[in-house]
Amino acid sequence: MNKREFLKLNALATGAVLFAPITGWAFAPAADTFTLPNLDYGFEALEPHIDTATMQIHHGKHHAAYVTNLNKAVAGSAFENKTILDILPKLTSKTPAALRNNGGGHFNHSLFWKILSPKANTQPGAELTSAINGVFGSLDKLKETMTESGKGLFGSGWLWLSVDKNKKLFVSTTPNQDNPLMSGLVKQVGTPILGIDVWEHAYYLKYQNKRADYLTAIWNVIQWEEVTKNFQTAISAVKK
Ligand code: MN3
Repeated sequence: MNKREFLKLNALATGAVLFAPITGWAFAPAADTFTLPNLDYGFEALEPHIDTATMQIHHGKHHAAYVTNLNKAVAGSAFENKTILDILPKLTSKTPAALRNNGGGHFNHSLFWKILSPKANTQPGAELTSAINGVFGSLDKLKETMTESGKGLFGSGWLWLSVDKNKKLFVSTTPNQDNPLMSGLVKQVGTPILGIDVWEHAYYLKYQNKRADYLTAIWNVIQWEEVTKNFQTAISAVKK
């Protein structure tokens, strides 16, 4: 099947024909806007907490597929040439599911790789520590709250620490590849600063059905300096 036939089929299959004429899809130039980001560390760097094979498949197959399919989904649509941060808040239950699933998939994994690191003993910065203590009591209590939330999430999804419009931290989970930036789709809206992938593909090779063990181990490779940067960005982005 050539690209043109594929796009036609894809448009029909997703019902996208309702949003864009077939010709718009068929002649749309390939919009290779989104690319797979490189990791800042090796696939083996997070051992023993996250195993090498999981990292290779997760980054090289799963995330790569979200990027490929996101580029297909935006080609010829109203979202062509928009940034991922432009796209996510504009999604609604009426936009094609491919945009929601692959747009979320691309953003979520890009954030996830950045906040993981083999660096030991990183700590949240002073302002983030104070925000964590204010809402959760302590960093350990935050970890406990998040681990419990993640254990309670049914099926595949993500576990988040985010900043709301009052600059307050909150913990939430989202199904599939949704995230708190999708204000037209999720109940708890905010700017995510830490996200943990709770799909089985993130842990099954090493932990099998023991999601709780994965959620406990992952704190060993969370890079708090990066989460602190995300917190500062989120706080300054909140409109006064
Ligand atoms: Mn994943």
